[in-house]
Amino acid sequence: MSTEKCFAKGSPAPGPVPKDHIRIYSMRFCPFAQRTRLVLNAKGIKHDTVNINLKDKPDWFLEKNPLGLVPTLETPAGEVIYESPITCEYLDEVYPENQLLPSTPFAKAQQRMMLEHFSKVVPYFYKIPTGRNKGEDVSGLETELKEKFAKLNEDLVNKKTQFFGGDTITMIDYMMWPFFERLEIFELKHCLDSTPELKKWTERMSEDPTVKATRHSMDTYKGFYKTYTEGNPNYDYGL
Ligand SMILES: N[C@@H](CCC(=O)N[C@@H](CS)C(=O)NCC(=O)O)C(=O)O
Repeated sequence: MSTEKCFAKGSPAPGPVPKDHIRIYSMRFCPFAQRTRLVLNAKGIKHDTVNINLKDKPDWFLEKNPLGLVPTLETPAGEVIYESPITCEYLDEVYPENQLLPSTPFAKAQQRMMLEHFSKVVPYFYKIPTGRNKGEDVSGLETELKEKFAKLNEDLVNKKTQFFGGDTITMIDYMMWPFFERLEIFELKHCLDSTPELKKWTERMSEDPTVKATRHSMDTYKGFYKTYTEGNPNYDYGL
């Protein structure tokens, strides 16, 4: 697509997916869609991007994914794939370049179990900023988040590896990263103060060219999240 601007209800549907491409329906600031964008980028997959206005979704998008969520993928054959871990595994299976999931069934299962554990951490990235904006005391939630971080830190210490799946970045790192990228905007960076290995992991991840290619500047994030918090998200912020 030649535009990054989002498609809203009433926008004409984009044309068919070009033959040698895959399409991602996305939203520029969505951490789940960023998982898929990281995998597309890391594997050098030719793709086009259709950004969706999530407050006012086009009917043709809801017909593709009845859950109405991004990320959603569509192939030139019209196959539709959604839910971020499923999209990422699909891409890793179909495009052999730079394999991100391990090849043995046990190592693959371990990554899926890590992701399952991490899915219990994700709600804190929403609950804490929302609670804080409402003037609530979020110190208890922050303590719980620090405990979750301590567990992740311990995993790295026990494994003695630079990343969660070994000494190179693998799928699980990209699945977790988008939430850590937002720690600063959510004013949660201090939660890493007692977890030095996890902090080093975030520093290593920040240096990854794929991470650099999919991230926004802090100013852009701040601008978008301000509109989001005010209840009127500007999905085109910074364009
Ligand atoms: N479980 C989904 C979650 C995706 C998700 O929540 N995406 C948000 C944007 S960050 C969305 O599409 N929200 C639209 C809505 O809730 O209607 C996944 O992993 O892909």
